[in-house]
Amino acid sequence: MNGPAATATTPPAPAGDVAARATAGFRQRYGGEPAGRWAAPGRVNLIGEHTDYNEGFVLPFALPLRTVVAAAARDDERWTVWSELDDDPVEFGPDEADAPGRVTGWAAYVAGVVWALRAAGHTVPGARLAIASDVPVGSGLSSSAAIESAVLAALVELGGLDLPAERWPRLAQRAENEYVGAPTGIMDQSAVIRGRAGHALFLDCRNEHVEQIPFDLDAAGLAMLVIDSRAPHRHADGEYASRRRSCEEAARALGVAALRDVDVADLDAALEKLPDDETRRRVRHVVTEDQRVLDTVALLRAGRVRDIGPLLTASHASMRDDFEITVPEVDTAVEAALAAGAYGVRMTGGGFGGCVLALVDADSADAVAAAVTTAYAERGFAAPGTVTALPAGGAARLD
Ligand code: GAF
Repeated sequence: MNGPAATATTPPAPAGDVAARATAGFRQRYGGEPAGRWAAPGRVNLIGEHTDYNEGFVLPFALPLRTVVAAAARDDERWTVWSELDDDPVEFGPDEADAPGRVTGWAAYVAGVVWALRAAGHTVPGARLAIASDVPVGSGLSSSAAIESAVLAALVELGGLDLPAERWPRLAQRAENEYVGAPTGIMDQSAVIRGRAGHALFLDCRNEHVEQIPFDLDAAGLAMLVIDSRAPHRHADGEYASRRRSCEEAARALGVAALRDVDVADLDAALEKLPDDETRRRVRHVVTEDQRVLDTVALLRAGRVRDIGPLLTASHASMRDDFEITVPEVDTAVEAALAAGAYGVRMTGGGFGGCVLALVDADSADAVAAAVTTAYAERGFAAPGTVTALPAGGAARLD
């Protein structure tokens, strides 16, 4: 995703490279060989934004970019973690792991997983871990969920823990919510753990029911262009939390468990019961977005991939006008890609920057990327990153 983007098709580094970096890091820091290597991908969300914590629907897919953890158990109850992001390893024991917030920075995602496992009653093996990643940090591709999930996969297997993968997303989400302190929903960890190559993951966030929806871009002659807006994440955490609070207050005002319970057919009546315009806009986004996910799934089930374009673009308009989570760089990328012939374009992820997805004809991906780059240059924005991506598989042991 890095570097100036005259063309769209800079391929991600082969997974072998990142795995080799994790192994090399392990050997150099700890000596000896890791017992194994576990990988988890980044993700994008095809559609369904800010619906997960409203117990609604999402449709993300895992990316071919991966975080790899090379790890081995140790005899004592301590965890040493080295990451490419930092020269020095971080070491912590049960006291720090059991006190949310004690370990900070990137290592908090690792300590959070140890905390969540221990809080769920598991005996977590002490371990040495070395982490390398191709998932860019701060681009909204869920680098945090990728670390959590790769570490979780490693610790579950090293400790022989009785914990089926269906239960991993909730655990990794607890690590992020309660140890790291970010009030996110269940989407990212689900995509990263349960994603399947060639499919988008249709997830009902109320009951975690999953359906793998075939999403064969190649067969349709299409490509998904992922555009890194390079917008700095301004106040993203506070804004995310405030959107979540508004939604929860609105659900209380409407007397429903969550906004998912407001049917799109009853939206106008629901909006009349709300106290102010801003709350009405927030609710309208969530309720219509849930419906757009269902409509997208219906089109994909019918094999009509190209026809999802207008739903993607409508989702973006709703995020821009009603949920108010877009920024000028993101809106510029969306407008430029649409003007260059994309079928549908939307920001993906929590908002205030991050990436934009453009559904394009495979043979026009470079032209659309170039049009976005030109529009950025005209407005004086830092050049966007662009890459095409196909849905990849979720967290797994590599060898
Ligand atoms: C972030 C969060 F982590 C997700 O849970 C989700 O709410 C998303 O923003 C918005 O759809 O990625």
